[in-house]
Amino acid sequence: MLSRRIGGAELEVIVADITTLGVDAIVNAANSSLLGGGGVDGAIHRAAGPDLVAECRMLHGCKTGDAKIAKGYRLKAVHVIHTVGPVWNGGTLNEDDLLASCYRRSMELCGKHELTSVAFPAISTGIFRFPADRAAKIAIHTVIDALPAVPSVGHVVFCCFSEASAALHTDVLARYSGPC
Ligand code: AR6
Repeated sequence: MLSRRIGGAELEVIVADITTLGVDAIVNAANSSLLGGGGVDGAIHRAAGPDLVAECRMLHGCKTGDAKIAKGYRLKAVHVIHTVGPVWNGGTLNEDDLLASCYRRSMELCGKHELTSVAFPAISTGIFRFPADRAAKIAIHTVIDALPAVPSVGHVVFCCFSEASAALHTDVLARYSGPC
C-alpha cells in the first residue's frame, strides 16, 4: 500500500499472509515457550512444518521483548525470527518499551546474520490485545531508528493482515519526517 526509502532501506506496508513471503526472514509473534500457538504463530508453524518446532525446542524459550532465530524449513522465507510481544495491560507494565524491544532485537538479529530483507507482522495486536494504532507507531519508528546499525537490511516489510492495520501503518510511515 505504501513504499518509502529511508536510511538506505525500502520500507513497505502490504496486506498479505506473512507465510507466503520469500524474504530472508519473517518475524513470528510467538509466546515465551516458542512451541507454537494461535494467530500468526500457528500459521507459521503449519506452513514451516514440524522441523520448526523441533528446532524451537532447542532454543529454550524466549523472554518478552527478546528474539531468537531459527530456520524457515518449508517456508519460502529462509529464517524465522521468533519474538515475544507483551500482553496489553492498559499500559501499566512497560508494554510500549517491551514492544519496541521486539522490533529492535529482531533487527539486531538481522544484522548479526547479515540478512537483507525482513517482514514483520503487527506484533501483539491480535491475541495479546495491544492497541493497533499505538503499536503501528512503535513498529515503524523503532525499525527506522534501528536501520543505521543494520546496514545489511535493504528491505523491510510491514506485513499487515487487514486493510485497517495496513492503513494505520501507512499513515505512520507517510507522516514520518525524521532523517531519510
Ligand atoms: N500473516 C500476517 N499477519 C497475521 C497472520 C498471517 N498469517 N495471522 C495473523 N496475523 P497474533 P499476538 C496478524 O494474535 O497478538 C499466539 O497464540 C493478526 O491479525 O498472531 O502477538 C502466540 O503463540 C495481528 O494483527 O499475535 C502468542 O501466544 C498480528 O498478526 C500470542 O498469539 C498479531 O496477532 C501472540 O499474540
